[in-house]
Amino acid sequence: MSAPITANAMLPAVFIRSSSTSTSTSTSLRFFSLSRIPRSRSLSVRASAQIEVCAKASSTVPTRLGDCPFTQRVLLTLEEKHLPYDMKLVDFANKPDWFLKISPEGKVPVVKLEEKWIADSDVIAQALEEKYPEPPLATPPDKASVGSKIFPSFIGFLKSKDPNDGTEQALLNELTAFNDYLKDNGPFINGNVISAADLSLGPKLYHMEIALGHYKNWSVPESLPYVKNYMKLIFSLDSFIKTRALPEDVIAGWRPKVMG
Ligand SMILES: N[C@@H](CCC(=O)N[C@@H](CS)C(=O)NCC(=O)O)C(=O)O
Repeated sequence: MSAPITANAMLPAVFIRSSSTSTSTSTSLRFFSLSRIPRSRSLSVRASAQIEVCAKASSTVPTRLGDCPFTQRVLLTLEEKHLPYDMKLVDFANKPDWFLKISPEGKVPVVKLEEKWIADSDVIAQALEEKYPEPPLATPPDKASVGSKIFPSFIGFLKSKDPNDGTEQALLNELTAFNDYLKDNGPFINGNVISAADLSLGPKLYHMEIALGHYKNWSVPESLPYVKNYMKLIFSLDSFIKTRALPEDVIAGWRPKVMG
């Protein structure tokens, strides 16, 4: 079959669709980068992935990955650790019973690791770091919460119906603090090396850029060049391009919050 998403000719990606054994309402995709398969190892050995990821399916193109920044964080972690995985796309408009058994709250991401399903991107990222320590992605504890207030501030501003309620300023304050941090410590949160904190924040900034651009005609001001550069850097990673959501899914995903 042809590859449904790959945006980088240097890093060809393939999906091998295996017929799902569990349900007809899910799509199972085997997802790995050809360039990362060592020549000495056979495709069949490499393709016997043990790791499974349940992810939200796109609401606009159902065979594609949907819009969940927490799932993208997990996929980025797998990609940056060069780990093959099977991805099961879940139709959020009609969550199948097999998925609700795995994830009783109906949430993604959930990841099968050593025959056990694990929920929550924080827990999953930690478990992957422990089981697959190379390359190391752990963020030093004193830097782990850098930028962590940006996402809730973005949601506050996105939901706001009053332009004078201070939510835009609250977001600008968080972004300004992050800009100052990057100026002294960047280009990544942990200096020259990418780490778990970047893989968590990057997808959230991607949602911020698309959702605020669409619903508020807002973008990160030019006065915050380090943040702008950071976003460019993260968004252009091969792993990010391979795992990002479609902009139209991001827009559709936030609509209930904007309207509600
Ligand atoms: N704290 C969780 C949050 C996961 C989460 O909220 N996932 C959303 C999608 S982005 C979800 O599955 N929501 C259930 C729904 O929308 O029905 C994590 O970090 O994994």
